[in-house]
Amino acid sequence: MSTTRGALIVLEGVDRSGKTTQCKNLVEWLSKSGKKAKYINFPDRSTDCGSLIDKFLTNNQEFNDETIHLLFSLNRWESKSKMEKLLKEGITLVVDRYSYSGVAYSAAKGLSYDWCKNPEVGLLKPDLVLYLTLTCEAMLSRKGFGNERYENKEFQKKVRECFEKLYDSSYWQNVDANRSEMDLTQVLAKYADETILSMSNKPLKLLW
Ligand code: DGP
Repeated sequence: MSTTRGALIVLEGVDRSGKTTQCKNLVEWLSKSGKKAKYINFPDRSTDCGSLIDKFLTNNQEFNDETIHLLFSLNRWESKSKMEKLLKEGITLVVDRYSYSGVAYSAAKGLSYDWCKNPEVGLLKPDLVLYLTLTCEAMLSRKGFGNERYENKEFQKKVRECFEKLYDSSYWQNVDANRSEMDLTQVLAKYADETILSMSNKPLKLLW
């Protein structure tokens, strides 16, 4: 039985930066190179809590800023045990958004960083955050932008500024997403491979 653990790899970025496509490409790439990898995304709209979040995002229900912040956080807490189990079984998790989205989107509305970070304390700490950067013009030109609650230019600019304040050079890589899909996957795969190798014998850590 394998004694090595999987890595917790998070992709973050503003809306339409290509996170979902890249997470799925990365899982496929890792699987093809013989590693066990699984895609996970937040918000997970399949749970009761996730269904409330979905209603909020599609403008079918209102919550004040603090309440929706806590619901997004709860949605991550619901998955903690499952994620820990998979990692300990040696499966690398490629996660589409995590606590950094949680803090950035709420801080962009004016809530304090400290308040926003608090409910995330004790969740699993990623081994690597891959932050996809995109110019505003490129983001606005991408298909589908504008369908959900947060998808407007001014708000996304603020979200970007808030994400940048969370940068931590010890486990965070900025990656320019303005390149072809496959080129981007290759860049991400290189970082992912290095992390999987270097973290396999290290204990899991907790946020923040
Ligand atoms: P997605 O399914 O990745 O397109 O995310 C849906 C929207 O929800 C997107 O505009 C970003 C936002 N979002 C994701 N996670 C969080 C979070 O934890 N808190 C808040 N306030 N918004 C989030």
